[in-house]
Amino acid sequence: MTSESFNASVYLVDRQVEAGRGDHVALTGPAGTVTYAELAAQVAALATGLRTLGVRPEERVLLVMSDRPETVITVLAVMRMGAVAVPVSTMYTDAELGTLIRDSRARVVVATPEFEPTVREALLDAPDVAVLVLTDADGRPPAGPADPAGAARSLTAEVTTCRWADLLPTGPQAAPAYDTWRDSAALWLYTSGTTGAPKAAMHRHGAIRDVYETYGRQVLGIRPKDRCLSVARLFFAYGIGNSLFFPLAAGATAILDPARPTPAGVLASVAEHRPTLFFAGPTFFAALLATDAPGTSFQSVRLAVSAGEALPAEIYRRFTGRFGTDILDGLGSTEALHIFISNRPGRVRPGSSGTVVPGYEAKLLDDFGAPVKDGEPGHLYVRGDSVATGYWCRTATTRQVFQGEWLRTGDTYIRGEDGFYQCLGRSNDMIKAGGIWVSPMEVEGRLLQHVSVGECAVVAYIDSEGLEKPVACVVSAPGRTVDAAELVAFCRDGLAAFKRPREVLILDELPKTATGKIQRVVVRRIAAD
Ligand code: 3SK
Repeated sequence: MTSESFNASVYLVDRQVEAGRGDHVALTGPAGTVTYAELAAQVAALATGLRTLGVRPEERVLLVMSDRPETVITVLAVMRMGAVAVPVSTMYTDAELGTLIRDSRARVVVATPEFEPTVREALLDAPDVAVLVLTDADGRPPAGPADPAGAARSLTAEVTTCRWADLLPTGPQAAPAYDTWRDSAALWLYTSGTTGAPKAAMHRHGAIRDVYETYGRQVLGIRPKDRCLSVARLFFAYGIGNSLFFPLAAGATAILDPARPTPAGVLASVAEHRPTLFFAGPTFFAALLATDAPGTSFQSVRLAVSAGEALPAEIYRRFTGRFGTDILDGLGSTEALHIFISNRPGRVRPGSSGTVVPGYEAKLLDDFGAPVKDGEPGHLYVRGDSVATGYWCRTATTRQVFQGEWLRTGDTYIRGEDGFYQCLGRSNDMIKAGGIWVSPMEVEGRLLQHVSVGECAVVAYIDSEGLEKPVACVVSAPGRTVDAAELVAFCRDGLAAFKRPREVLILDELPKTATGKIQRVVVRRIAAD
């Protein structure tokens, strides 16, 4: 028995056209505007073009693409023809990218022109790839020999390259969608977690509808008149939900910008495109607070969302106080595909990740697997239909992380009696000072209450006796100077003495991952030096 016939691409696009929304704008932004009818036609055409190119259902197609309509069309076309879309970070070096391409065993790679040099280098070490598809640079064909007929040309002996636009057949050739099932593989997302080489979390077609039906519909209440703007890019789980799954499932509009997001660029985009939903992470909210943007800047936004890391209460208060826009902090993961614990519109608790999203269940267990009482810290596990089926070719890690129906998130949380969850940090970031657990989040929350602190990260430092001590790495707020001794005293005032940082290191910036998360492994190294 197979599962229900279901194709996420048909669900996201064709369903909107059938519902009479063909003329409604699906995608907009500096790289172009596309209606639902145009999107449906281009997705069907590209799906046919990919079949003609030799891509077969179940095969992976790897994307190295900036946020633009062609990227959304490619993801949807790959899913429509039953293949598996693998959008990967555009920040990888050629060596890192080569490793991922080899791991995925993709035969076709699609790229936007700004990444062509990196991709070409990566392909030298990725022997399974047969075809590189390139989108045009600002409407111009890719550099290289003219190819008026659109025929693929040879890149090396084994790899041919062709224009994305040449894969779109004109006329009525578009084939019907492949008969995928709800459980067919649709999307792989590479994640590094806190350590280790990236591994691909494998997601089903049905999971895309699941995240919309749970978080998208029941928490965000997204509707056709919404306009979504996400700082997180399409190649992240957070970004692909914000800019593709949720807006399209609701018949709303996604605002896509290929440029790397900066506070100035995003503020200009908000002013021009007037989003109603705005998605970012704590680091970006802090960066927006460091600008001189007027308090009216986010007037069009009915809800802002923060995820990626827990949002410190202080950043929440500063942002809502200055811009008057509420932020829903939530917890999601690549393995769960999107957010499964969240605050709710009109029911926000600053400093908390909120309550479990309908459709999910959560539990907190101690080191021995026994449930902890409310108010006590425990390792967070979650279950819900959107959870990935596992990691591609990583059996041992899959068995550790995907435990039956439960997903081990790797986070330590406390649940209050009222069902609100509070993040204490990643389970392996917790600090044991003088035999007592210290949450880096709690100390960071206190430090951020000081006017001179812009950003901070608290990590364990192992002293000469082999004991863990909290150390704070601090970046000053714009125009302020940090006094280390004053900050230690400030923490001693507001926290139990054992939690105070024993040392404060003042840095120009904190090391961050491509997603803007603080790289605690690197901060620990800085603190140890
Ligand atoms: O990166 C995260 O933590 C995240 C947040 C929300 C949705 C999805 C993800 C991966």
